Amino acid sequence: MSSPTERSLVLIKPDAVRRGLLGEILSRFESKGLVIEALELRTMDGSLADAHYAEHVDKAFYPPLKDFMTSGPLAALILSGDSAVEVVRSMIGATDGRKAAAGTIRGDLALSNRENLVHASDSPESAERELALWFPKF
Ligand code: FUP
Repeated sequence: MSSPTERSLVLIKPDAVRRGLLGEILSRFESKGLVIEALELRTMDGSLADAHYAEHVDKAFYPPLKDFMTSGPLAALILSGDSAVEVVRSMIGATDGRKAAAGTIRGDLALSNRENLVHASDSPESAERELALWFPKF
């Protein structure tokens, strides 16, 4: 039985753009059958970082995370498809690239707990909140 089409907010982070991995990461999502509904290269400013990471702003790791996320252009995407939120999360792997399983984007391409290439909404509720922040017109 298939689930209804969902949308996820995905960020291909500044480390991926700097490392020339944008094409490879987009290709994995396209090959899976997910649909790119929107795609924009933009640089996150401090206030968007604070809103996007509202649950993390008081944590010790947040200041360097904010510096990293605002350090250069990233690709913001809306990906859609059957169970897109869960499917994209399983494709990106665990947060820490050193521990993420081989075969996942972070597991294959990242070696850091901070510079881990991709953000993706972790629930349909988070997706709604994040899509409103990044793509208010959609
Ligand atoms: P994830 O949902 O996998 O992106 O992970 P979290 O929401 O837990 O964390 C958000 C981002 O904070 C991570 F992508 C990287 C960063 N982070 C750190 O820099 N240090 C940590 O110890 C944990 C997370």
